[in-house]
Amino acid sequence: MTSHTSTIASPTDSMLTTLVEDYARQGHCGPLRVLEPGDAAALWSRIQQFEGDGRNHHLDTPELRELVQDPAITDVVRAILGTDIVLWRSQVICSGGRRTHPTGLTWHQDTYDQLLSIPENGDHCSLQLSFTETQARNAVFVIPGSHLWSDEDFAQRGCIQTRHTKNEVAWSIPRSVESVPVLLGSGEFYVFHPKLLHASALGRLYTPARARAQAANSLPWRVGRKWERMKTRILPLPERNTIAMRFCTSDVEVLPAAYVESPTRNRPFPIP
Ligand SMILES: O=C(O)CCC(=O)C(=O)O
Repeated sequence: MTSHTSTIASPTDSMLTTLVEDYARQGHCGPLRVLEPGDAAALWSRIQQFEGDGRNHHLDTPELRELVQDPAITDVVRAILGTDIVLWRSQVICSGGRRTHPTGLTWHQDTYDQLLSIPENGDHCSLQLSFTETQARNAVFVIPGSHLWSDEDFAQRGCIQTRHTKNEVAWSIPRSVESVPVLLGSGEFYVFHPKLLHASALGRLYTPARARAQAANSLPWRVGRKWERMKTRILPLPERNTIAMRFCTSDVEVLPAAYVESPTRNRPFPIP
């Protein structure tokens, strides 16, 4: 495949209205298709040729540049953020298979508050497109509605903030808090709010008990044994290959710190 020509219809106005309502209520919307599985596989073969860091290849790879401008994607993002949108980052994410860290990411929110300077009416969101068929075993999990939680809501549920980095605010969340897997077919994507709590399949098992044990540098033997048993049952996870796209409104300033890891692909891309 040299270039991606979408055969997928853009969402209709009534679909967009529903998607925006879903996004406002749950903090995420989808799944939506942008690529047929065959085109997704061809694009994945191209992506596998990238060397080093998988960030911002929409700036130097025509197939990806075309994909990120596909109306099947941009109509949805525009319905959520408004007309003038910028892709400030894309990022290839692979998990499972033979990779050494199959656990993936623990619960977090993609706030990017040290990478983006967001004026009062500015906004941003993320999107993840899958090149593989996801199963509950290897999916990203989300906590619907968590983008609306106050500090009190977090405290009442027994959540503990564990990290605040330039990319994310990370949490450990008790198992009693209901989460759902985002099941995507190859070529499908979902869009999510910066404050939506989400985690990789195994990363979601990072509960306050584990966080406290880790902080005390002592994993209680019961937790440790359970984990070892579970690992032999569930690993290796099926491979899951995706690309994340981070969009913002055009009035958001993307700070230089956003491009430290990709110094040669280092500028926001306004969507025409
Ligand atoms: O794919 C994953 O496991 C995590 C992805 C994620 O957290 C993100 O795109 O923000």
